[in-house]
Amino acid sequence: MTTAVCPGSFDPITLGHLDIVRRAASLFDDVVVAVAHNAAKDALLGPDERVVLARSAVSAAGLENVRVDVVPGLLVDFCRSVGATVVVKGLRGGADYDAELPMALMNRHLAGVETVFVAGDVALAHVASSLVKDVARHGGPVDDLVPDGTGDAVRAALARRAT
Ligand code: COD
Repeated sequence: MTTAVCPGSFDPITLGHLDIVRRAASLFDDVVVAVAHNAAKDALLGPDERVVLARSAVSAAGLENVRVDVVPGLLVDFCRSVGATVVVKGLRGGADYDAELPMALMNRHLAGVETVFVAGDVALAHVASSLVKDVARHGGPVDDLVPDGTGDAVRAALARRAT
């Protein structure tokens, strides 16, 4: 049995993320969606809320071989703890590849963990958590870019931050 880890900030989970998780679930026996901290990003949602939203999206999608967990530290240590030898990352284009390759090489250097790159649905290539938050921050519509319930959570978090 091969366990694969699908890591990300998921701040918040989007339909683009879910597309990659679906593809990973069709390629591997067991998939762990790993909600991690990206030191380069200032997260809007806390890790627990990101996990709850990702669990709800995975459950609604009926992905029975997928679970969701939080990464407390290094991704490679998390991979070891769940017995995963593969990381799956989604690509929207060349910029994603440029950003992802150093991480893939570092994870291989640290622990021999290999990264499999999966091309995302081209119809979702414009979907990014950062843009979802930016559109929502300015009162624009985001509910067709994220799983059910996620738009409300983003709007609530933005309202909390504004007070
Ligand atoms: N279509 C296809 N793929 C997509 C789409 C889309 N519309 N949207 C996002 N993706 C892909 C991204 O390309 C990425 O592969 C993945 O989904 C996750 O994206 P994000 O933005 O949620 O997550 P990132 O890029 O911030 O995640 C970075 C990590 C949190 C994975 C990284 O910082 C990490 O591993 N942190 C843990 C600490 C660690 O081990 N650091 C050393 C890393 S070498």
